[in-house]
Amino acid sequence: MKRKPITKLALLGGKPVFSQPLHVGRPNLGDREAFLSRVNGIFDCRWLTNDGPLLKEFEGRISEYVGVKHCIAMCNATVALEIAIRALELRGEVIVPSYTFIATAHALQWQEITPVFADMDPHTHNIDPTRIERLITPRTTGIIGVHVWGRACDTGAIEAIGKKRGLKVMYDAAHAFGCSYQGRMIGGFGACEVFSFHATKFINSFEGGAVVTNDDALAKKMRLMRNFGFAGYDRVIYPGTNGKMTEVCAAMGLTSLEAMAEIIAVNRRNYECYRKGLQALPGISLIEYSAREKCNYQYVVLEVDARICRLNRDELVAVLHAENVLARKYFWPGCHRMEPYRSFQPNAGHLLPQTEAVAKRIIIMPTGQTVTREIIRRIRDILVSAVQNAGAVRKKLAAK
Ligand code: T4K
Repeated sequence: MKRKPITKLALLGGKPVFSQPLHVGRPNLGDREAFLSRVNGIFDCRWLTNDGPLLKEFEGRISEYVGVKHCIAMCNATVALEIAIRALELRGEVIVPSYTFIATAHALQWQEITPVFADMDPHTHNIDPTRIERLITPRTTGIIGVHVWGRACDTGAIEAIGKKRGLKVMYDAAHAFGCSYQGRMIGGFGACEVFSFHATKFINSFEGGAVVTNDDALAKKMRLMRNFGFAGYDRVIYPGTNGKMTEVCAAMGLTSLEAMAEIIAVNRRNYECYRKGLQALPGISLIEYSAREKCNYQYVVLEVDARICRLNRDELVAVLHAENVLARKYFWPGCHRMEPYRSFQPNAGHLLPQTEAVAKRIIIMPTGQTVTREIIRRIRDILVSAVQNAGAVRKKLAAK
């Protein structure tokens, strides 16, 4: 069936192509019956949280899949980052990329550790290792790399700097569950790595996260810290917090894991469909995933070159939103431009030219189980029409 052409963009007064909002981060769901059966089991055994049987099963499945000795599941990745940072005894200053979700920086600041922002490599969107050493001061204790979009950072270079300068290295792998680097699953690099299983992630446990590590002592410490520091009834041996994952979250996580292959296949299909559709649109490119690595294709990331495209990123996002395509601008404007970091270092942007430039070019598109090829073709039509009507779009937005 031939698609109806877009006669008038919604931004220019037409009817939106989509009557319902199309979200980035719409959850992928596993089998409903399998989940409900697990929830029935929770009712039957009356074990709701605190190291329950489903949590243990979830942790076992993750460590086995990733190939690490320990998985410590937590209530979310932010708390998992906070606990990992504390267990590694990071303090003073820690070097992180500015181009990440704010949780990476806040997990440090929350513990009065200063995040020191390093610039990114514009090709990978990950922390640029060549920018790290000049940021090291006598107060620096560690480096946190982030595998942005599930594409691994240069772990070899980062860990070589860590070794040379006596710094601990860990990774925020919130985007990278199911991804590999140089043939090794992400999760086994550095002292530890942190996954997110938030509802918007391709594998979800409603809310949830996990630290994975091969370090026995570190794992033991983080398990204690997750549970107030209790080492037995009435015996507390660490300052701890409540980072526990509930049984209902573990039930969702297990159900989601069972659907992993199907979700990756859908994400990959959507990614290829966007790629094919956008090929003929000069100035809009899709970031690439290596065919040699395992990949979850969780994020469909467009990069807009306004010099070629005739519209800039913000103009395209405005067009998409008017059509009910709620594309996102992650991680604009960069952590260094958000509070409290912005007030601490108002001129940090001068040291982060690539972050500043790339953050202005990125659009994250809807994908996952709720997005079909037909939807992607319509989104492509919108973008084509936006570029064809660039003059009118720009005029309309300027008048707003
Ligand atoms: N490190 C990195 C690198 C991260 O990207 C993240 C999280 C973390 C650490 C921390 O992990 P957690 O502590 O969250 O486990 C969303 C997610 O909330 C966040 O988890 C994620 N990164 C980030 C990239 O995206 P927001 O502020 O954009 O969330 P929000 O509420 O705007 O939701 C995103 C979209 O998803 C909305 O358009 C609606 C849709 N949605 C969301 C939920 C929760 C649904 O359709 N259904 C839902 O149930 O941060």
